[in-house]
Amino acid sequence: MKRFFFPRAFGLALCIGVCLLSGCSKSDQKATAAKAALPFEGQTLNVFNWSDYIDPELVPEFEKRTGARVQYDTYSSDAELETKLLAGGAGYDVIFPSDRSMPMLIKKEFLLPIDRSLVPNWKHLDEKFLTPPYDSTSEYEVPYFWGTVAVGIRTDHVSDEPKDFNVLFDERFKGHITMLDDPENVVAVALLALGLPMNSTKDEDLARAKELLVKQKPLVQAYTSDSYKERLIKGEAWVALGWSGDILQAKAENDQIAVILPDSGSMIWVDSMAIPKGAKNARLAHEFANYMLDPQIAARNANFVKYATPNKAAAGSIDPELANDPTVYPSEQVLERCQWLQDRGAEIAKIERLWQEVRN
Ligand code: N2P
Repeated sequence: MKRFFFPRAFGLALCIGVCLLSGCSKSDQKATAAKAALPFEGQTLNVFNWSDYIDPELVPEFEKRTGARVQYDTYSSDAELETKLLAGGAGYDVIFPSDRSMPMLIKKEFLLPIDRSLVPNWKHLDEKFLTPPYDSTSEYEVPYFWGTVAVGIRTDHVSDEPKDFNVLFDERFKGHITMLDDPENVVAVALLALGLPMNSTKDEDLARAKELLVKQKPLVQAYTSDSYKERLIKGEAWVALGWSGDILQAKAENDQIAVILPDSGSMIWVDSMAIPKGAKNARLAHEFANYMLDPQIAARNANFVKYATPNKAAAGSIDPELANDPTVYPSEQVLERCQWLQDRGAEIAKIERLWQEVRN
């Protein structure tokens, strides 16, 4: 905290000092002081983040601290973000790509390198998040949250506590199942349910996954990456494939919801803040990243969104209920069984084709 405020206080004193020496008027002094106190006054930060992925109080607080205005838009899939970037970026200054989008974004040179001198709170990050395979020195990303893919259930309808993803294919829950609207995750889940490697691109494995997903289709109420939360809360959905924190957010509103992290393992992911090339306010984007890494801010954010923080210094301020919840911070044993979605290069087209065939 201290470190965050110190440079600003120092800058302010310097400006006032210079003004006094050069004989500025009182109102000039006031204007100079205000400018130094709110260094980004008049600028707009364009943020594009996943839905339900920030404590909403933190946005006006950032505006107050910096004088900048935040234009905040949301999306609910990597594909949505990628489409926007491929079409020219839509003027965003901060985006939140997941690990599986990063290789493509780096390869296509869509991102600006992060200037760490502008992100002093970087030092609070846990080193284990700073050497991802697609960017071994984390040149282009600032880790934000990590989590798993899990199943949300309504305990009033699903009484025998499920242990794996097979519950998503159970005919008893016909019409009350939702699946993420996300080809890579859904195909990976189908492969895992069949006991096959979740990153497989073998034709025979994908044919079996397709068969399972086509058979499941009449059971599915919706393919959605955001509305499953509300559907679970209202009791419309009884079994929902989703992201761990979103299901926990739903559980906080309705205690008939439980989070199932399959014993057999699941997908693990990390989302990062990144700055698209062509961002108009790159300096302000760095300021935002630094703000989100402030340990107190990071902890408040994690306590609100209920995802796991990669911020070591925030760990002590995480609500104990969350810090001890194995669906948020799974045990090492469970993590060993979780896997990352791999960058499968051009082979990914097979998964997309399969998805089109299932959905049409
Ligand atoms: C937040 C979704 C988390 C994104 N609503 C998973 N990458």
